Amino acid sequence: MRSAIRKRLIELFTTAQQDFVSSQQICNELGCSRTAVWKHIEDLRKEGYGVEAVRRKGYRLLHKPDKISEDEILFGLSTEVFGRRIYFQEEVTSTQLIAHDLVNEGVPHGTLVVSDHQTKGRGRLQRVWHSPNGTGIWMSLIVRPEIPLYQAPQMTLLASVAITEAIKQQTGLSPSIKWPNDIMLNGKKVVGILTELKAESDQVHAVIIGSGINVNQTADDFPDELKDVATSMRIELGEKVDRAALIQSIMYHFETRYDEYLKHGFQPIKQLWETYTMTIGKRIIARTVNGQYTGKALGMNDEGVLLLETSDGIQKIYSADIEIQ
Ligand code: BT5
Repeated sequence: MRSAIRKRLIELFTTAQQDFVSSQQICNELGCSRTAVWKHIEDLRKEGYGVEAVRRKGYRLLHKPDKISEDEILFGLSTEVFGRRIYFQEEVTSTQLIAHDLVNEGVPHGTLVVSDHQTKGRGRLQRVWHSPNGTGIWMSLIVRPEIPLYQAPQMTLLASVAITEAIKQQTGLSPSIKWPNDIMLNGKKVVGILTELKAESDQVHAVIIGSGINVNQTADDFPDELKDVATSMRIELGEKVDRAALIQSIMYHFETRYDEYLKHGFQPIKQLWETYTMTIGKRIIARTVNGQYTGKALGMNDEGVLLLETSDGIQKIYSADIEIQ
């Protein structure tokens, strides 16, 4: 199907929500005959769209396929800027690598890179991020805040608040944030966030916020070494989740919190983060590149640094793997 017609048809159905759109209206909008409309509908069905046809009423969209390509994300997206420009590829090495190249090319603030499958998905410290085909959300958002370098870790915290809010809204699940970059469901990791920077002297040029979100994997989809530590929304909920709708919701919450951050600073984000976190007040072990610290997590300072009360006094933790005791 020609992509402009396909786009317009999906747009018509999306605007109508679950209502019928008459054949005549579709003919008028697409500028083609009833027979041609019927053929386009057949093509949509072959692509996995559920379309009901009722005589004298027309057609209505029952469900979309679980796809996250550009069209599926754009239709229904309610943001001004975030996710308005999308780079989608079915398979990539890592969306982070593509985002770095795009930053160098000068793409605008709010650009989103998404893929169905990563062959070299990465976590922090070059760890592997398991990114199987067609089940999760593997994406990198490019933002260009005018902030000094030391405030950049706040972007990870802002991202974790926005993603937590979107998961709550779309699934009714109650995830909790584990400092600094994990979102957990029932003690297992459902989201990992990787924030990387392009900066010069003390000024940030771009922040690339990569999120790996386990959406529709079954337990068997995880390799043995992750089975005890990782989960997906489908496993916790017992049903599949619409990935495109979740991306739209994440973009909406991201943009809302980002605007708030620009207007009112980090405090409102910090307060929200504190309501969603599982880390504060707990005894934890923090494994950093400089060594291991044990103590009580007192809170987070205004730069997003974790304050740990150890037997030797208060220790500032900038980045670590956290084990909650
Ligand atoms: C992270 O690192 O949690 C950040 C992950 C970011 C992934 C996204 S996907 C889109 C974008 N493109 C990329 O290439 N990356 C970003 P870290 O805190 O270092 O955690 C990594 C550890 O999580 C691994 O060593 C595993 O133990 C575990 N892990 C790997 N894959 C997982 C998965 N799918 N679900 C849960 N845990 C996983």
